[in-house]
Amino acid sequence: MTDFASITDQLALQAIELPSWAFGNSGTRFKVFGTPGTPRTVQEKLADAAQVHAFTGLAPTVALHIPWDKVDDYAALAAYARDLGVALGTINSNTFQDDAYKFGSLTHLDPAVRRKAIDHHLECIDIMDATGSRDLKIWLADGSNYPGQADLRGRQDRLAESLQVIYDRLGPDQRLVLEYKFFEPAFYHTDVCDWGTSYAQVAALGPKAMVCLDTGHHAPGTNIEFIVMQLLRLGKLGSFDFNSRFYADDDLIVGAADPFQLFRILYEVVRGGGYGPDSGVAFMLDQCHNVEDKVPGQIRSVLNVQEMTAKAMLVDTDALAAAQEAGDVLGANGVFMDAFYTDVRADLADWRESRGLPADPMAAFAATGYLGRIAAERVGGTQAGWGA
Ligand code: PSV
Ligand code: MN
Repeated sequence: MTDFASITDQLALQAIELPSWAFGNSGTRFKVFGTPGTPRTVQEKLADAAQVHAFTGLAPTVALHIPWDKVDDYAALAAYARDLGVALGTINSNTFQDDAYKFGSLTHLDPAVRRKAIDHHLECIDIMDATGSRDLKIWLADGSNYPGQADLRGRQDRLAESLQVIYDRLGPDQRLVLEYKFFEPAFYHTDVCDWGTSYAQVAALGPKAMVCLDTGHHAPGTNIEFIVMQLLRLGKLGSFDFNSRFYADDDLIVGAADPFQLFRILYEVVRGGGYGPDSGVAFMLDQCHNVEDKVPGQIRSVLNVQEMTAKAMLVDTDALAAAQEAGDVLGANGVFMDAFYTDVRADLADWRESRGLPADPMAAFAATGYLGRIAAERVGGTQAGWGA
């Protein structure tokens, strides 16, 4: 077994981006429950996100969603974030809530609707210029509900044309990541439904276009770590949206539903050179906290990723390779499982303390009384929410 001390330099490089929308209210089509203290503004979302970083040292950047986080002065917002100890990260576009997009956005039959959707993305790139963000994340709700409703091939061709216009506007250090999802809100077909479709589209665009893998966007039983391996092998894994799911796109806390799957994914990330600041892979959360407190929900999330990353780094790769080469099926599996079953929590707590961080970030945050304070202070106004 690789020992813990030998992985801490690597672990110290970990950076996980938080979604601004995780701090707003969210729910299902049945009910969105409000929580006292929920941010009313993007500035308050950033203040909450900064708490997660302060207690874990793991979350130095925050992703914005446009128009949910629209402000007049993005450079000023970036400075505001810096003062809180975080930076603005990925800019997410949104073409799924405007009436014009009922039958699609970048794929729409009507050139005027396509132009509107393209212009929205160009505006997002203007925002990236002001915030210094590297990545534009595109997820499209485009699709159809009934066989025959839409010309699948025509939509794919129009998508390629629209994406090309957006791609051509990217600055030299900017990238586009195209997220896929197999269904919802469209139920028959989705235009970017799987990694192969996203890969085909971004490969045609060029080196600044990559695939975004949201862990909740696959059919049950899909071997996600295989997709991670393949995209890394092809040099096209741009980013993760981490979350976990029991059924569909549940957006629950990463590692909550299936810690072993998260371990397997992170093993392939480390194995494939996808870890660390030079890897080009952005690690983001894309979650909603419908019933639990949001700041601790995000703290728990980044700690889950850290814990499974540590375990993935503990895999004795020499012993694993030897067992694989010898055809020792159970031996190889045993080496892999040894790392997964290693309890790294005490080592992580000691290591955090040695770096001036709380051994138990959840308890340390709870002890500050921050949630009580924001509940008392944030009175009036409209609480932010997913979709508003
Ligand atoms: C779509 O389900 C998605 O995963 C995309 O990343 C959106 O931008 C995000 O969720 C919004 O919650
Ligand atoms: Mn996502």
